[in-house]
Amino acid sequence: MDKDKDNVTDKDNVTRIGVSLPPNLLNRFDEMIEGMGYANRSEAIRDSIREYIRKNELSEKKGKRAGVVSIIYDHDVRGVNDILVELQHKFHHIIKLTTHVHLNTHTCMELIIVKGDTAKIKEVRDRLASVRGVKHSDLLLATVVNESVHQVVDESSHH
Ligand code: NI
Repeated sequence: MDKDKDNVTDKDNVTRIGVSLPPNLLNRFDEMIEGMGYANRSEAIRDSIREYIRKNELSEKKGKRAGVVSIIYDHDVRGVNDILVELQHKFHHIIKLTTHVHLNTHTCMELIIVKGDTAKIKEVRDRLASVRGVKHSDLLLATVVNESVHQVVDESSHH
């Protein structure tokens, strides 16, 4: 990969980059990190990049995962409950548990615990997210599922 011309590597083994941002986005970021106690932007940006990588690298790899799909939806939208139930039955091999919370008189939240092939998990999330009435969805891939007991024991011994 070609390095950007404005990247400068110094003696501390860090690379400095220049980033163009709209002022609103930067202001919001600064407000947020100040409230979180960051002394400077650089550390907050480093943490943000680490979090971004952590969140996305699991889903780009193949294999089995466990995780949680969350959806928030408006149950007044005609047929939404039936469609969501039907979809979840279709993916019953992947879906282990669904928790339904009535957030207010119109809005429902479901936390759906899933385990299985990463591509299938993403398909479950995408199908649920695209249902009319679903206003928000998220996918947290929390754990790499190892089928081998020995591997699980090996991994835990490192912590
Ligand atoms: Ni409800």
